[in-house]
Amino acid sequence: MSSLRLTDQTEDPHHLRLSGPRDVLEISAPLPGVLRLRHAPDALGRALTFPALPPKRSFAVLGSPGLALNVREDGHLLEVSAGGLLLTLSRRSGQWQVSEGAELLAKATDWDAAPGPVQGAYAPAAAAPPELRRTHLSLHAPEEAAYLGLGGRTGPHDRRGRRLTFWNTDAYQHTTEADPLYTSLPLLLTLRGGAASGLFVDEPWRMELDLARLDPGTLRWDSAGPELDVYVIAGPQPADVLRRYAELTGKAPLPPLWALGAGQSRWGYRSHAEALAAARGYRDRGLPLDALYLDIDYMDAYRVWTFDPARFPDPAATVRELRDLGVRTVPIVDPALHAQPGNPVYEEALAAGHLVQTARGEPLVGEVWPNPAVWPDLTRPEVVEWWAAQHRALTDLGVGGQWNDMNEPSAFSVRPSSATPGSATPGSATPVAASPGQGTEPEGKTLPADARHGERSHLEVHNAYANGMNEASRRAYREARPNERPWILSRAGYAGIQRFAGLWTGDNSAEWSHLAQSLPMIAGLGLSGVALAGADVGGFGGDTTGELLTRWYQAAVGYPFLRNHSEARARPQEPWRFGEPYLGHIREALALRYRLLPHLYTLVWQASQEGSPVLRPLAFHHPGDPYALAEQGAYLLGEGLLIAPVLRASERVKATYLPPGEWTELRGLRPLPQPRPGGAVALTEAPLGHLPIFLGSGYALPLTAPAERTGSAQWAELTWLIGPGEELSGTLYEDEGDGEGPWRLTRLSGRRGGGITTLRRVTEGSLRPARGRERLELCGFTSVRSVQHAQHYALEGGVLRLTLPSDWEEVVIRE
Ligand code: MIG
Repeated sequence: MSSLRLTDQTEDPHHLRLSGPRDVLEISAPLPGVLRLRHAPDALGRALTFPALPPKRSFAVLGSPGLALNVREDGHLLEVSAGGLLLTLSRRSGQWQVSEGAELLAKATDWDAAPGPVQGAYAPAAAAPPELRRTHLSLHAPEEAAYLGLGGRTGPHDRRGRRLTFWNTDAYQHTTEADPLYTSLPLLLTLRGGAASGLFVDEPWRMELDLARLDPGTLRWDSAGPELDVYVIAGPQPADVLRRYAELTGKAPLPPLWALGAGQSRWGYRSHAEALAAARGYRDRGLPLDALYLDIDYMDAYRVWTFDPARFPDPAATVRELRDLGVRTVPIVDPALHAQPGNPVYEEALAAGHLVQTARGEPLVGEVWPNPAVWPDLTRPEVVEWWAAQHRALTDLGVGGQWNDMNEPSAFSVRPSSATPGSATPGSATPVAASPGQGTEPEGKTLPADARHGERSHLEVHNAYANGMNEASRRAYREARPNERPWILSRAGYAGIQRFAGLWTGDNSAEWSHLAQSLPMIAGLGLSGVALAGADVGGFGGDTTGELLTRWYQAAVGYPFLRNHSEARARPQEPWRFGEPYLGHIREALALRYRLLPHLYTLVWQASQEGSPVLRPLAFHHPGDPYALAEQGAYLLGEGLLIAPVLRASERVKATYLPPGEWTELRGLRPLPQPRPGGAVALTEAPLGHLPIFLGSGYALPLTAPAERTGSAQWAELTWLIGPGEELSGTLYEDEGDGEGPWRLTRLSGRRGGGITTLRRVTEGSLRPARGRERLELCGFTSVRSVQHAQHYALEGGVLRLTLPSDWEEVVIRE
């Protein structure tokens, strides 16, 4: 970095531009608590606009006018303040730091172009030639900092000591150490001394991040792109970072309630009859089910937007008959098109110039499920619009939502005819193995890095491909059915994907290690703005067992998205396939899920408002607690509900860390009398049928009755289960469960002390109550003298049960 001078400072109070002989640094403050530094080390060599930077179209960030900057110069030191943050920059060395009061949020020690091979310890990993490290940024990594987020990665919550790659990859049969996987979500959440801050690098280009692995004091980002676009995000709580990130990149819209119900899928429901049989299998056994996901078998010769005429002769009837069983249909869609004359979608795309091209400017041809295959260029707005229009083929049938797969994008091979001599980048035109899972190149099975997307190379937009695909789907469902909420599920995604789709974690395996891994993976997605996420229950690849499936359903009780899915050659794994006692235990786990829906739906609504995760690592609410950070085997659903599933074969006792406070153990949602002290590990009996759950002090958990399917999210049955404590509080969001009708937000608050408990209830919104009464179950009562305003009360086993009219406002309990 050479020394920088200020340029045209007066022109625009929202942007500050500095330039050196070759580099440009632009500083702005898009939002309170967010500073942006966009640095191009070789702007002279690449932009005619030098010393301005060319305008940027971000796939992630929503435009905002930004805040005015206050600039102070002190010799070579520059101080820029805006929105509560202060940036200090040395114009001589280029080093900078961002702080908020006494809190240091980020400190850059070095950033520059890194042309040619990187020396020594930074020698490239396999398949990552040095050209992929064009631009870099080194940040100071204090010893005591923990690094979370960065998407759905393998490994523990804290990513310190890892080197991670951002390159969306179809990672079939991946191990629990594999990297990269399917998503690129470059939001880093730093925890230090109990405070949180964020660092978001808005680059869809292939990137690498070394998290204090090679140098324990340094975080190093390397990008294949010509600049680094960095947002420093203030906390102080993890929730604050995520709220600001959601303001920057968008919020996850509220899904329909049914999308939170149980889903069933199978690569291998090959006909109308098989699809119906799966749904009836649930109904016949009294198992809850809300959605059936149809895999590629429904298509005619793997052509998207078609149904096989022999096996699904009347797709509308399939959808209707499933709907009559209370089950929504969610078909899969792959982006690649069958490149055959006579395939209208292909012909249209070809004629309109919508396809991804080779470096030589011909349509790029390869193989996926359709063979030969071509790819619509879903990184360009006009192609996104065209793709949205194709969805009529499915929305007209009345399907519930859509499942977008293979959008890394995945390619089994690419035709050598599209090779460009000398290309030495990942996924280069050498054909890779022609079947899934055979690829040995770490980052293979995609398009060549030099393929063309309009003006851009594949290397630049690869990671963002899925965003366009999902944006198209969301738009199509909104337009086709304005009164319903879209439900789009995607495998790949880049930052901002949460505006369009939920994610599942891709092709896991029916192994205990993958069950355990699913928790930090879903938590990692949640800490990267993607609250709606789940892993294939039972495991996708390989044969599951009755015990593994049972434990998996228990662990998934709090997955934001819950779906059983497996691959074609795996042993069938619908809940009844292993008989008893497994079926009974799975039925109980699903009943628990449906009883928790008022709470889950409230958390999902909060995610849509504030960007908070639904399934949270313990550290989310206890950022200064090293034991909370280390706990990988349990999660929080909101601050006061802790789920601690058994994640190992034949284990019948669960050990879990409980954060500070008091925790009441629930057995089948019935409280045990003696709360456990937090700040310690608790041992719980956990026979096969049991999922350990703990309720935090004073936490009021809204529950409903079990059901076979979801209906509306205004609960006809409602019980608040309240943990013992001095401060009592709870939240419930209700609406019709779909559409944009009226809603109601209920807040419970109260105090217990000196033998008197007072509870108040306040509501907002115009939705009328759908119930005549409400119940309260207060833990930790041994004697009661009087209860004011209750219709009825009873004390049993330390739990005080009250029945109240649905419009209650206050209860007073005297002990
Ligand atoms: O090449 O559609 O992750 O869920 O069952 C495999 C078949 C393609 C990968 C998805 C998986 C799905 C499978 N797909």
